Amino acid sequence: MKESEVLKNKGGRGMSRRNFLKYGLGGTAALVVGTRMPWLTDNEAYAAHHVQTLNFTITDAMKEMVTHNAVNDARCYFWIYKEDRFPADCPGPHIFTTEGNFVVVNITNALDEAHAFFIPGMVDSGPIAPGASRTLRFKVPRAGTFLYYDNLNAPVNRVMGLHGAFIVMPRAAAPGQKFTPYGQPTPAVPQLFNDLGVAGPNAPWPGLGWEEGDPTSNPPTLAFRQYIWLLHQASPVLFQEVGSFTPGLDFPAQTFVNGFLNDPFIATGTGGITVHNRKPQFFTINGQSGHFSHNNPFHCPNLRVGEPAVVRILNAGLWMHSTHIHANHVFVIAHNNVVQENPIWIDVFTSFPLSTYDWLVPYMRPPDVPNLRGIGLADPGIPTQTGGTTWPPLGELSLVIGGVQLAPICYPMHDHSEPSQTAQGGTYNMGLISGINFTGDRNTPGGVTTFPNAPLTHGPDRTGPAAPVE
Ligand SMILES: [Cu+2]
Repeated sequence: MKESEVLKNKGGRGMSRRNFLKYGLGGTAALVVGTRMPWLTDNEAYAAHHVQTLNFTITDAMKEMVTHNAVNDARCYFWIYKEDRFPADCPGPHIFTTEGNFVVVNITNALDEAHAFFIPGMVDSGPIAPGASRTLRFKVPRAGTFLYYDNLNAPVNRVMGLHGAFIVMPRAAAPGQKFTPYGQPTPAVPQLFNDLGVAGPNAPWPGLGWEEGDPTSNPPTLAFRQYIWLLHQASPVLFQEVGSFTPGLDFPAQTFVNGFLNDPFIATGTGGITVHNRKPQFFTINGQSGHFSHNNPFHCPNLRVGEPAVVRILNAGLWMHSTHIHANHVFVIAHNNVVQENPIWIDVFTSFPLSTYDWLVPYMRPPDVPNLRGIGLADPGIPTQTGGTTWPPLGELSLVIGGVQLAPICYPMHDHSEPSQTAQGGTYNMGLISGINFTGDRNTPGGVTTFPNAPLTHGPDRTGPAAPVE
């Protein structure tokens, strides 16, 4: 049975006019425009393509969501930016480029209402008519974390899935300074990055600088470690209504917002009721939920103590999230692309619709592990009664619970807006979640750089490359 027939049988009127695309749970796609960035293109997990031009079709797709299986139909209809080189997905591919580059975007609108391609302060296609194409050429003005999206009939087109992350790296570090993610940072941010990877008896963050890799590590450590958490929420009922709406007419934006945020409660699962209301049922990071985002090495850093990383968090949806990270506090180094004068040191930060913020995760020793000299400092840990030490936590690492060995050490990042931790209104831990994993400690004197994962071998060195995308 074709997708369109499935939907018609479920009551979706008029949807057969659309071109349905089916796909499963894949890896996240990334494109690199312009200047070659080997730290990204050499990373198998990114499956990155190095291109000069982006070729998008604005189209639609049915996506199998986290709880979809043979007996539970959990698919959602999306509008998407489909790039030529990648399978259909929501969000569109991550795009990486460098400050000052020229980017060329070819866009064809294959849907039957006007759509657009928009990056605030950078490019605005204006309405592209159904069936029409447009070529955009623009110079990337500055480094930062941006959302590309369709700004028409706001917020409908963006929330329906027409969005993705547009990441701009700086051309160079300031003279005499280490690299930061910014071309013109405030003084405090290079000071912070200068302190990463500095050895010394009381150095807070010995190990590697952000711009430093270590090809001799096993597995090797890449330079410029950075991750994207693009947050979104999906409502299969409402999105299907939008897809079934009169061709050529915009779905009323206020009706969309009211349905998404305020639709009346329906007691699903009682008395045989299986319908859902128009509120979001799925909460995603880079289009994935639950273990697919928590344990995907592209979304969730797998790094050692002493290997700091940047995490860029964007909110494409309409829901407020409160991202809480465990193991390390983090520095908020930019908020809505304003590089911070005095980066705050927090473990939870609020993500508003359309907001962006960048975290520096120092990847220091988790401070809930006691050690001799204080938070994060590299030392052998405190002696334990059984003759070991509190760090490295070898006792814990060799512990097996329910067939799962506690190595690497995994800490979650979850959302304190708790409904987002579920799928379909009740399936816990299938929601918006990622984390940071500690796979070793490069600052243990004479100790363990990479935590042992024998006899059970499920560590990141066994993860392997991302699934092929072509
Ligand atoms: Cu929490």
